Amino acid sequence: MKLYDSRLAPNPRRVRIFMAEKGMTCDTEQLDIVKGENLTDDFLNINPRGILPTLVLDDGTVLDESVAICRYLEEIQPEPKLMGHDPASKAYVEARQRHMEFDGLLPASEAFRNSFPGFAERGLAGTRDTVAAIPDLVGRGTASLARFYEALDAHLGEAPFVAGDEYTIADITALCVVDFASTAARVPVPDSCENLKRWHAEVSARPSAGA
Ligand SMILES: N[C@@H](CCC(=O)N[C@@H](CS)C(=O)NCC(=O)O)C(=O)O
Repeated sequence: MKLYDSRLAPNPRRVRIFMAEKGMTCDTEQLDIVKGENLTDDFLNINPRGILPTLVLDDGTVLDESVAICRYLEEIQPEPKLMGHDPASKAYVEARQRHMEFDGLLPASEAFRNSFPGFAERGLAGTRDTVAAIPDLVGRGTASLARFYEALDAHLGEAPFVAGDEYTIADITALCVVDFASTAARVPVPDSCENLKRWHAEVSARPSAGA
């Protein structure tokens, strides 16, 4: 299998961390999204949606959603389990992972995409069409991130990890959100979120965080 990856983007990082936690490797090709390398004819022939990460399986199947890729990896290499152990924990991990995406990753993307000068005419991911960014959306993304940080901080005051007692895919998504929001979108975690900062230091210390 082959992974189409992009070093600086948050979604491909989720897959890299997931693979590192499982000790997996595969052929990888780096594409620079800012330079538009995901929008060339060559890549659009592989994935017409033009987005990363994209995993191409040995039989030619193309998987281009981070969680679908992680689901595949979890199935072919079940240990360590990162998506739950039994019906209830699998469902709970999925719910928490969705919270991290909808409440954190989407607002961070909104804040970044509509403020980054290089994307002023690339308001939508994965298309060569000219779509103007909407600067007013930066405020909405920033406000959503403030709510996200507060809710996650409260949760991490009650549990060591994002989905309870064990490190899971929900922690991976949350780590990618916090790092992307803090750096690219310039919305750092407030000092008042002590539980979130404790968790962030712990998960950042795992070797997989550098993947
Ligand atoms: N729902 C997708 C989102 C993938 C996505 O938005 N990827 C971004 C990089 S983080 C991308 O490929 N952007 C291409 C562009 O901006 O043109 C997933 O979870 O994998």
